[in-house]
Amino acid sequence: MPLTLPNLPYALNALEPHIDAKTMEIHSQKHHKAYVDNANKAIDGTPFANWTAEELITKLAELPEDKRGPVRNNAGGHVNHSMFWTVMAPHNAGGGGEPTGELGDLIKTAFGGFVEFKTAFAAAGVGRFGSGWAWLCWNKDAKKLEICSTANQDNPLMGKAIAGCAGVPLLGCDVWEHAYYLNYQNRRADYLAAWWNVVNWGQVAKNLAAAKG
Ligand code: MN3
Repeated sequence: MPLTLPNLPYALNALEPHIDAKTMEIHSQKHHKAYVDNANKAIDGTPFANWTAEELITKLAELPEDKRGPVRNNAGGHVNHSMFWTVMAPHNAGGGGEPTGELGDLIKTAFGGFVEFKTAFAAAGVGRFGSGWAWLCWNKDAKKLEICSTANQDNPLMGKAIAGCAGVPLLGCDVWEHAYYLNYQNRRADYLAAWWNVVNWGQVAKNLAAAKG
């Protein structure tokens, strides 16, 4: 089955004023759609046409060499954006605030506190040169939370050799200019500061539970 563009779980203007409707429209309906279309183009008629997007990006090494680049970029873009929409929510649907329960405790253990976590995560996003993502991941071996960043549409699921970091992503923030330029222009740090107002910690906690299995 071809990969499909998911519907946003809220209206295009639901994340305003932190993320404007026009940015959400172009980002979800044009940018994300292009990743889906181009990933489908790359896998159409191949033996891996039925793989899920997650399988495609975790098993890049099993693909023929000429498919690896297009799948890395486009299935990567599809996985990253599919998560991005779900880890955000308007305030009346759980956006913003602070993580509680086990997730809150693990953040305290790994980073010293929520404020320290936000500082480190924003530094990963601001420090990513060019385009890419900042991530909060679950390290299965060390059994702890970690922050990292990847270039372009790489995802920690691709593994350290490809993405530069590994782990199960629980929360991802898109720091490509297309994610913020209309509203924030060159002010990536301001976008990252505002982004906490829309983070859906309930979904991140669900992602943690799934990652821990
Ligand atoms: Mn994007």
